[in-house]
Amino acid sequence: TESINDHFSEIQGNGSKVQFPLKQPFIIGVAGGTASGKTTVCDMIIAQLHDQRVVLVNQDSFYHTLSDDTLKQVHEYNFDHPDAFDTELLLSCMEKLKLGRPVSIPNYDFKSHKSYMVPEQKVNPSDVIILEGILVLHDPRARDLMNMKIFVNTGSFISNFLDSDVRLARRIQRDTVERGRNIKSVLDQYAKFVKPSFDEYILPSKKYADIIIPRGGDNDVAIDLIVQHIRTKLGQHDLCKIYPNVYIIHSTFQI
Ligand code: UZR
Ligand code: MG
Repeated sequence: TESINDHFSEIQGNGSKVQFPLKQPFIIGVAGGTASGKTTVCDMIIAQLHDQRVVLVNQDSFYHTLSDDTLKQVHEYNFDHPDAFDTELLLSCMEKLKLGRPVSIPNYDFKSHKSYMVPEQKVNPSDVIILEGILVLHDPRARDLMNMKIFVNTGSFISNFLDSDVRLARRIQRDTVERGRNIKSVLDQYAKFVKPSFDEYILPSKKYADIIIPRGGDNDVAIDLIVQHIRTKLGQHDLCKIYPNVYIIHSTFQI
């Protein structure tokens, strides 16, 4: 039988019952340069937390739709700038998830550079929420929502040069295969926007990280330690301590 401390329920207009977790989810931010291994790190964390409810929210889903005029000069558009993302929408989604509410996340199409709300991409409340993306540590309000902030390095700590050439090689491979680009456009975009924005916005956000993972997705020990920490914190989560809004929720929902 389910303990009352694990969930509370809300009866929807159509009579269906939706369950929300009472524990506040543990929110992790995973940042790093393009093709640094962020997604691999997240997949490894998720694989180890198979007995918990974990969701992955990608900052890429929150890219602004490009207008037709901007589309005509798409090569002049900086997708690596903080303003390329709808950060207000991202924050409101994360705040709802933090309160244990389900949200709908936009679908972004890298080929047409457009964002769609259909088909609905619904994210249910979970124990662990991972927010992944190049600039998730840039906005202070996003950082404030996080219980753990991770920055993924591709190479070692020794050289940023080594880091960026590995990432560029991977980026060419991925964008030509998965994102429908040709090599020349990937290289032009890299020199013009990706590299300068990495230096100006992404790399400086590393200072906010609690943990910097060297050798990205190739570092099992780092992933083990992170997962251990998350498990400890989830165990400590208790209603009164970590859910200050519980009284407000009492008045709105049935427990
Ligand atoms: P990751 N990006 C595109 O190439 N096209 C788009 O429509 C939107 C984004 C790229 C973006 C960034 N930059 O470097 C990368 N460019 O997606 C981030 N140019 O994705 O973290 O998976 O590398
Ligand atoms: Mg990725």
